[in-house]
Amino acid sequence: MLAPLLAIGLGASSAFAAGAAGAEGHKGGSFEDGGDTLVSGMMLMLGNDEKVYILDKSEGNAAQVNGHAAWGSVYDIATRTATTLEVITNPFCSSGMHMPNGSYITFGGNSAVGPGANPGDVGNGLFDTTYQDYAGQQAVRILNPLTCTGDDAATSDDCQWFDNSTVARLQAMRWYSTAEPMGDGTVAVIGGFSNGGYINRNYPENPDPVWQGGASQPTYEFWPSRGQPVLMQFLVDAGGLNSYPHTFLMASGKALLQANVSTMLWDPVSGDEIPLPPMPDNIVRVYPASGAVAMLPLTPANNYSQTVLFCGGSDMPDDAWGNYSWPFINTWDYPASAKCHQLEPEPQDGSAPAYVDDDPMPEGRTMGQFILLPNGQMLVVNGGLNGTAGYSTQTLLTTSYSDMPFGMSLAAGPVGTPAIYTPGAPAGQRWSNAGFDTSDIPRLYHSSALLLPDASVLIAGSNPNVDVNTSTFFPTTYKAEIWYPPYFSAPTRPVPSGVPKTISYGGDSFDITIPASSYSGSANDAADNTTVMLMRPGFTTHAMNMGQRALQLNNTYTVNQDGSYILHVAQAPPNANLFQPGPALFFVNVNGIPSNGTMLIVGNGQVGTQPTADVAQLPPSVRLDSAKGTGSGSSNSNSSSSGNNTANSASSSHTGAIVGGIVAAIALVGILGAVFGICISRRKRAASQLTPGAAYPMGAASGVGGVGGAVPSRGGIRNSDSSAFVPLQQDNSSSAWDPNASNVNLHSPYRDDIRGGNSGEFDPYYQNAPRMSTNAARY
Ligand SMILES: [Cu+2]
Repeated sequence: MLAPLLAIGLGASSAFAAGAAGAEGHKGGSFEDGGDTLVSGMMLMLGNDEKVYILDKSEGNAAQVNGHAAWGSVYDIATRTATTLEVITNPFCSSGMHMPNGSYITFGGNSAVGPGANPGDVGNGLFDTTYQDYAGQQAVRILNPLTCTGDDAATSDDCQWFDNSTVARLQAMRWYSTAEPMGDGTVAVIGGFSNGGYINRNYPENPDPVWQGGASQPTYEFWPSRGQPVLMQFLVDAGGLNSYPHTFLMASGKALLQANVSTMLWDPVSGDEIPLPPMPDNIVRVYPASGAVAMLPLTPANNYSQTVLFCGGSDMPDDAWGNYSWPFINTWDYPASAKCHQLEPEPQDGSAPAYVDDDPMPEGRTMGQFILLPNGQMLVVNGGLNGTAGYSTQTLLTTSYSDMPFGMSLAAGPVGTPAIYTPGAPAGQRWSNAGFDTSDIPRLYHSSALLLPDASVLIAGSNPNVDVNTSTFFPTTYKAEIWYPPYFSAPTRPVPSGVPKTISYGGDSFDITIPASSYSGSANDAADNTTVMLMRPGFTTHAMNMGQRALQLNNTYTVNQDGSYILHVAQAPPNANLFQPGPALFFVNVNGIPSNGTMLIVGNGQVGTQPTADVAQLPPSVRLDSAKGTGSGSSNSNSSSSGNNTANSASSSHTGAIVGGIVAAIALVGILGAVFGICISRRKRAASQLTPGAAYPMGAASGVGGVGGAVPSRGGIRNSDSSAFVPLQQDNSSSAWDPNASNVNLHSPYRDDIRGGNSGEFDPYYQNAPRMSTNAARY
């Protein structure tokens, strides 16, 4: 009844159409209730095999922590329940990235806010006594979640966000910055606003196109620091459509940057900016057009070439984007693009980089989000048919909030049906949504999605509102969903054994075993159709998954008499730019059906040049015609090519030495350390029950006037002001954390007891703290 999905090019054929319940009782293509995230899922990251960490902006969530509204939680994948976590600063629209040791950091954010997103009532946005959030524009929030499993993951002192700006902070204020890891694990933190709004420009009058009167932050810096922030002209030239730029580190060590309709290669060492061709058809893919953008899986079959796929977004004309205040058209009437374009920024054949048209999505989407799946396919979820990201109480054309048809939302027409893209499928056949269920929960601005270790996808959030509003057209959303890709209809999933705890860059191969129970039919066919994938789900927010990447490890095999087979698996290629050091999920796919993923560490767990070794030659594959699998169901193995799984005679004849230093307690000894000496004592607090946000019916998008909602008051600072964002101050950057500096370390005492009225010696926000006062710059 349903056409099988094609998966050519990865040697992985997914022969199971959506619609049937598989081995674990989940129906391929279906949504299940993912429970309540307690805070709206604006940002997600996978901390370990069990837990997803969730961040929201500071807002009036009913869920409480330490006596105030919570904006952080930890979500247990197995039970689909969340527990609130303390987060000190306002992480509203920050960026985030893993570190080589498995830590995650979120960078920057917004000022402290109170109800209605009005500036925090202490120090004009430094702190708010109602929400009890602190300013977060320079925050560096660090979590080391690798070992935070089990019931105490929410309460263990070692599993709390380290959020102390006296010890660790950005040099510049950044809101809507992008984080991109370098091959040595250093993170580039790029661009953003220092004082927010709809887009990052004054318009039409613009006397200061570089700094926008202090509201723009067109610079980059590194974490750990490599020096002062540096101006990036590309961001200036992108004319306001430059926040959350799309970034992808390339094999050369340069990074692709894409903003507005401009594209370049950036050299993070020299700072050189090398222009690449502009985006075709004038389509904007960055926020707030928010196209779905991801790098295609890197495979031996394509020699690990790096191609980035851009889909959807908006081709609104330049003036329609307006300025900090609001768009100059009624965006919800403007259709999002369905088009897709590929770009290989560093063509391996030496040709000039050029955008290439690709198959369009089944429908237009703004805020669509790509999730790389372990079988090599790419899922797009969330988003809307019309409009853009962002929210506002008006546009230039609709000047009264009571006339806004969708409340504050600047998008409409939520798309509830996922779609899957198959790299390498014949042109015209790359997209499918056949048999996929449609969610009835709108997932628009501030929604998110993340690959889970069982190869399903967590979908959360949506909140195009300045503060919590559960009664408006597109409400603040706490309900999560789990979406099950078609491979969940398979009657058997592979269960590999011998998965390593670390992967190195080059060096000796390793063996893992696929038991006969993991498949049915011919062992030779199964082994031919087996792939090994490293998956990095990334840090997700604003329809982006920063750091998301998929890399297939080369392998050969030996089939055994009993139907089991041994996979001889190569380490990652000896170039850390292809798959930067840090945590990843390890999957094995048999006939396009993934195993569960296991989290491991790629690289040596430390910031610094990663050890590399020659690629060891894999043993030749050994076949055995009589061997059969014992898994349930028919084999369903398609006649797809066997891909790259035969012995690679071209591989190096050297047998690389085991890379030194990759073994010892990798996850625990990284530069950021496993323990931050958090001294505060925190008590587990029962997560209070929320009134679930009303799930607005999909597709019922008729105009509704006069929708109730929190309408913030305004504080004007620029010649174009924004609705929900407050004044910030530029300040000096003299003491941002430097790992080589002797006067700071991450084991310093950490206190947030200002709320208890005790000593605030180490609290940057305490009224007598040495480095701040409430009426001057904080740092
Ligand atoms: Cu945002």
